[in-house]
Amino acid sequence: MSKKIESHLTEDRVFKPSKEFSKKARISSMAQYKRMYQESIDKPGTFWAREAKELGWQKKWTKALEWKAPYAKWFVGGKINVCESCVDRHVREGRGNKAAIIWEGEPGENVTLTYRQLQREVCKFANVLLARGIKSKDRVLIYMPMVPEAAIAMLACARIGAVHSVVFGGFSAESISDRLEDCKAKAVITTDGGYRRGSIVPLKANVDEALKRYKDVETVIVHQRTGDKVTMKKGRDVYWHEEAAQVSAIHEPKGFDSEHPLFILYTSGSTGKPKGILHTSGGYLTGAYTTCKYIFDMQEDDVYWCTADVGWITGHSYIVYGPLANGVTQVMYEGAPNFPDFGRFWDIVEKYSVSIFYTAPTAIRAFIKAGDEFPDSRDLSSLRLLGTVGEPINPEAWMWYHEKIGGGRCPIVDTWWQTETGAIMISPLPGCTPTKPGTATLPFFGVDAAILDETGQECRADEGGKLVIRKPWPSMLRTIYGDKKRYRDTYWNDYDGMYTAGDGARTDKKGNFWIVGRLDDVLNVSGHRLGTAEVESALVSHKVVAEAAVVGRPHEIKGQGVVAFVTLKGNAKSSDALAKELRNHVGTVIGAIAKPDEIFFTPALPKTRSGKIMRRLLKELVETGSVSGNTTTLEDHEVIAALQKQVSGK
Ligand code: 7RM
Repeated sequence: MSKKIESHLTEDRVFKPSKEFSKKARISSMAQYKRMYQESIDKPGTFWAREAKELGWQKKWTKALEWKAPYAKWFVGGKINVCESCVDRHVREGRGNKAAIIWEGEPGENVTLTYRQLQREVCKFANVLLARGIKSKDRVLIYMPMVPEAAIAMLACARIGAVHSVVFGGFSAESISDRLEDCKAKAVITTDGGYRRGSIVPLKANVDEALKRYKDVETVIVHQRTGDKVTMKKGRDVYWHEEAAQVSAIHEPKGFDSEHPLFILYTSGSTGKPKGILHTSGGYLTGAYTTCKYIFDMQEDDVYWCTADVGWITGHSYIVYGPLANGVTQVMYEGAPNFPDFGRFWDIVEKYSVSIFYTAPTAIRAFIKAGDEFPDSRDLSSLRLLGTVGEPINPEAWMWYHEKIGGGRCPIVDTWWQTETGAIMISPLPGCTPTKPGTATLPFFGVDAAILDETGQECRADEGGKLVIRKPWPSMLRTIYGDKKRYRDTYWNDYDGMYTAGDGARTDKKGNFWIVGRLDDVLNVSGHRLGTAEVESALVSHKVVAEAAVVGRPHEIKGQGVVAFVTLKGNAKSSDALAKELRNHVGTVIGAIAKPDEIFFTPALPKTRSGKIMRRLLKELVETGSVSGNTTTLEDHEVIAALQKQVSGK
């Protein structure tokens, strides 16, 4: 039986950037991209040294790269202070009065921090950390909502060489204590609470709960966001504003080794305990900086907005480190996209004249479902560039994003990358790459991406296989914190000296990369290996379907049968006739082998808190009738409870 992943969807629409966009873009022709790409692969040291130099090092490196697979060291011997590079450098270069962060709270208030103000806040907080005995390489857990203080806390850690580990504010007390135990954190930075969809999330109370299990935290610093009363344990818990009032606003940033650890970010993976992905300083910052510069085409007068949370890698690389290293002005928003209604994002775009907007396909599908009246009634003409991340974007959502949000004029960068890769790996460059709905297109500079089959041979065009990266890149993870064996086993075991991403993919004849989904999710129907993304895209291309998730279920004859979970748009009604119509629709778009055996209509799909569909749970549900596996990363437990009834009752 063939182990190749098949691919059946074709997409012929091609969108090229307008002449006007290209003319002003940093990379304006494919010839320029190809020239630079070639150099980045042939002479990575030369290429990356030129980019890294722009970040302002305290001491130059002696060697750009030292590679002993699977361990890389970038800019060996160099010294840099990541915080200085993101903040002080801009004040020095004349951007002191430029807005760094324009923050809007969910209830509606807003605050602007210039680069000079940010510098002041960061220096004060660095002094607070030092006064509390936090030293270089100590781990500090950050559990905060989307407030500027979250970025300030991260930057202040970086400034003194402490290693931050941000835990998403939607996670439970148990997730906090698991992570505290794994990284042995000395301090926690949190807030009294945070606003989400009009109510208050009790963050400090969750920290208190977690600290009943993990007892080695010496300091808890509490920023007052809501003003709600919280329990403060004497000697351990202190208020941010009280501490900050007692320290100097001056702090000299010391340079740290390029390979000094910058942060640990936990990623749940599909099974087992969360992996602490470790990123270091010089290489990581170079990756975040360079991708922002070329992929988001960041320019001096842009207003950039990434809607992710700082608790995810996207928030680290594309809210904190990348944009600030570029000295850009950015919007930061605290709350939910649908508070008070689905017009909120578009109000923010209009109000602050956002020019670059970066969000996730799951959000786009939610907007489509909510109705066009929300974007239609706002002025979105300030936008010039759109981006997506997190999942394959189905062509329907791509087209809607292009037309409704981008007014047909904005290039879309579909960016493929991972917590582990630290920065974007595969993406169009907006001023030159011809885009097609559904593909992340071509590898970024320095990224030697390929699709391999089981034997390690490179797949031909349109043949599916495993996505690998064949050469080290500056922002790659350095290890799994405290678990070198797991690091090797998870990422470096499939092919000699190559990084395996765990995604199935194919390239088309033009070399564009199409991600077909996580390898654990690939279906095997009568020996045909199908990517979940394709079958889901086919379903979503039907006019009444808002969202779909597809999994395999054991089948006596076929090996696996296809089962689909479908969410309908606005007023569409589910029926047996519609299920039949959808099956036939998949048959027409892909072929008979991909037709679902069964379709469940559901008002919502189970997702992680960052919006990725949790197919693993659906698979368990159709196989066993219930879900007993790990559901700690699940966004909404009601969804699974309802589906359980539906599936077992059928
Ligand atoms: C940034 C982030 C990583 C996984 C990755 C893919 C999927 C992300 C895309 C995508 C298709 C994309 N980090 N993924 N971006 N699939 N097209 N543009 O999401 O560590 O949380 O997830 O997400 O499966 O391996 S992550």
